[in-house]
Amino acid sequence: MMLKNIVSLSKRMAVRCIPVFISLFTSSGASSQDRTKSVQEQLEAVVEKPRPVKVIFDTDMGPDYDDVGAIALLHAFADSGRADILATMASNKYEGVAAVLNLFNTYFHRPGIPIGVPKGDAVDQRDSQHWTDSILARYPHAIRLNSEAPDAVRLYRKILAGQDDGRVVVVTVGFLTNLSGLLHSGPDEYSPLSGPELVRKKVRLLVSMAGRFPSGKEFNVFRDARSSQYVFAHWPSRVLFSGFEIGMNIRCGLPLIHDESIQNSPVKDVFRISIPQVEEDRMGRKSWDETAVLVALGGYKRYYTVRPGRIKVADDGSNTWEDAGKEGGLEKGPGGIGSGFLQSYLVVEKPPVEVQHLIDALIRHQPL
Ligand SMILES: [Ca+2]
Repeated sequence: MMLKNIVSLSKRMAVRCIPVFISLFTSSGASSQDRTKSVQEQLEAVVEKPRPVKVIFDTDMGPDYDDVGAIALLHAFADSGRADILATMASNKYEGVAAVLNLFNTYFHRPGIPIGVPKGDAVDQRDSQHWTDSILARYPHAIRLNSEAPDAVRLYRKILAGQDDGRVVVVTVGFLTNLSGLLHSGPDEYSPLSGPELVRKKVRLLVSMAGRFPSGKEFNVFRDARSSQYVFAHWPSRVLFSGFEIGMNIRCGLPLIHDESIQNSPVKDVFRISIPQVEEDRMGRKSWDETAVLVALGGYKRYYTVRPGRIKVADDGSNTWEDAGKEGGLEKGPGGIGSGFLQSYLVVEKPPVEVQHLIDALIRHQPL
C-alpha cells in the first residue's frame, strides 16, 4: 500500500515537474484581522493560482496513435489544474471515434466532456493496428455510436459562445475539417456572430500539429487539403504550428509499455499493441501530436523558438512558408494589419530528447 502511494506520488510529481506549474507568491501585508484567519485561509488569499487554459482538443484519433499520447497529456495538464477541457472533437468520422474519445475521457474521470463529430464530408479512416477495437472491447464508455454525439461545428459554436472573450485555445492534431466548417458557419441559436467573428472574439490561439516547415507535405494538411487551405488563409487569430519536423525526432512510449506499475490503462494498451507492429516504432512512436498539446498548455519557450510569417497551402495540400520579413509587414490579411505575425512555427532550440523525456513522463500519468 505504501509502495503504491509512493508510486502514485511520484507519478503526480512527474506531472508537476512541468516548468509551467508556477505559483506566484505576493506580499500579504497581513493586518491584525488577517491574523485571526487560519493559515490555510491566509495562504489561499495570497497564492495566485494560474488560471487554467480553456482548451478544445480536435483530433483524428485513429490513423496514428500519437493522438492517444496527446489526449493523455491533455488530461495530465487538466489534473494539474493547468487546463480546463471544454470539448474533445473528432475530425475523422469512422464509426467508433466518438466512443474512443468518450472512453479516454471516462478513463481520466471526465466522462462528461462534450464530444463532437463531423456530420458532413470528412475523412473516414480508422487505425490499421486494431487498437481502437481492442480498447473499446475492454474499457467502459457511455457513448457507443457517432450518432449519439452532436455535430462538431455546432458544438464549437455552442461552446465558444459561452466562453469569456479571448480565453479559448484550440489544439488540432488532425484535420482542419471542423474549423473550416466553423469559419463557414453563420448565426444560429447559440450566437448571432458569424464563424469568423466568433473565433476572433473567443479564440486567442490555435495550435496545430500541421504542415512541414519551411516546406513539405504533411498528412493532417493534405488529407483534407481544401479545409486546411481555407482555415490557414482565413483564421482570424494567432496560429502556432508544430510541424512534421518537430515530432519526428521524438520517440515515445517505451517507458510507458515497460512500466509494470501501470495496469488497466487504455493508453498503455494502445502503445503496447501498436509499437511491436511496425519495425520503425521499435525505439518508440514518433510524437507529433503530443508536442502540440505540450506547447499549447505548457508554453514553448523552454524548448523552442518560433518563426513568424504565414503558411501557404497548395491545392494538393503541400505547404510553403512566407516569412514575416524585417518589418513584419505581410499583406493585410483577415486578422488585420500585420496579420503575418499572427502565424508562426516552432523551431527546435533544445535537443529533442529533452522533450521526449517530458512526454514520456506525462503519458504515464494516470487518473487521480
Ligand atoms: Ca493525429
